[in-house]
Amino acid sequence: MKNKYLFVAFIFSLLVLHPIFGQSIRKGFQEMTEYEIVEIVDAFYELRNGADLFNDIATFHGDYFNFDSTADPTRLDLHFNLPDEQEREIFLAWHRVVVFEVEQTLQEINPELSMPYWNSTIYQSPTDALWDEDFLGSFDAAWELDRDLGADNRLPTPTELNNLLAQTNFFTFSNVLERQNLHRGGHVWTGGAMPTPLSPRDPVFFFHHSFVDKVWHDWEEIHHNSSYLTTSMIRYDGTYVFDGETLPLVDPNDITDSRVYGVFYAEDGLAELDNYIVSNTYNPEEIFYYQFNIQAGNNFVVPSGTVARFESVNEINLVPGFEAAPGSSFEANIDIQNGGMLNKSFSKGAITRTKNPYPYSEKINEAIVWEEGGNLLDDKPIVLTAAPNPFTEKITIKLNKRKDCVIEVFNMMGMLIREEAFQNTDTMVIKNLYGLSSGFYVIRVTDANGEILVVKRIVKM
Ligand SMILES: [Cu+2]
Repeated sequence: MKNKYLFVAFIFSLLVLHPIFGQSIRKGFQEMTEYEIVEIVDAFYELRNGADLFNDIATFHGDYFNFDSTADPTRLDLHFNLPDEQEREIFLAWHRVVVFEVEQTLQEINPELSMPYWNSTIYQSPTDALWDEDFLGSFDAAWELDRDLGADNRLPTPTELNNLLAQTNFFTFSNVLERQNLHRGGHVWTGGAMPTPLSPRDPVFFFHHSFVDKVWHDWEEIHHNSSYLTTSMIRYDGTYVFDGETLPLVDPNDITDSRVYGVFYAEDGLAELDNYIVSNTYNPEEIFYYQFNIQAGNNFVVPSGTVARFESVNEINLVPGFEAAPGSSFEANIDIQNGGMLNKSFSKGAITRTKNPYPYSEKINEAIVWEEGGNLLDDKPIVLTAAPNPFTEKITIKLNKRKDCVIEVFNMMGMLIREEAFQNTDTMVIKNLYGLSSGFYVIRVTDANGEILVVKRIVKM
């Protein structure tokens, strides 16, 4: 059993040539909490201090924007090499790395942050929260970006996105994405710096390219077909120095799956973590954080000697194919204390700055901690539904198989307020909940062996 994990870890180490890993769940900007918005805005301002990563990237991006290689065949660039110069093509891969480079720096400032994405097929209004003064709006004046939101209105439609995802040839997909609205739209619609070679001066560049990267990720999940002719990229060729550190050499063919960077994309309240072998040995600050539903399985493996932490405010589900090997450290936390941060409508005007940089570190948690000696059995039942949520009088919990179970209901203070045992059943109903005051509760379902099946936050209406 143990050899199996060593074997997959070994294979994985052959595939990944450089030791940079994150643990990151990227979400749409509209899913960011008020706290995350304040933190990312602050972090962006901080990046302009000192070595100024923003201007370094913008200058590089401008210096190597796009050249005619017939005039100077030695001069490399980042854009528009398709369809004619396939051997020079690096557009998607280079922008994947640059987004990751900035995300890593954000996480050094606040490990809970990840790079959000701007889904420009949906969010197409200058009055979207993204552009509020408390979000990315203030940069327009502060950094003299001179945006002109919506003046050139060529944002992509959902149909264009679907047509793009249906492309079967990688270079055709990349070329159409780059030249048409899915990429060009976000640049020209924003205006100011964004339609220029210095576009990375605008923070929305990274939200936009996080979305472009998500589209590539989604395409690769369907077609498994991304492949480059070149094996090196400017800036990431092992010679470029920023702020005293040499950036790693990256072969674009090594990063065609965004999991190489520990990056997953959440959508509509669900982050699916799959087909991933954790390689972190120990970094207590690295975390897969997503406030809605994290679902891990389908060959998500935590090998011996590695550490994985999940944290959610609402729900974490381990589904078939999740494996944590003996000797690994796996932890999943439901942070109920910070549940109040959820779903606050983002209001214009001053936000009170949170002084504590780690709001999730002080927890009244119901934690699932899986440590050495534990075992997640393959026959562990899976919780299918806990409904309705919000509830009024009763909650029904359905499993995928019949089992002996105990259900506990905790209040926000972590106090046990209800406990019921069920024998050999796949449907459990907890009744007579009229008396509870409205607000948040946590239910925990445990099987006969004491294994926790699910911890879920529920709301009493
Ligand atoms: Cu670019």
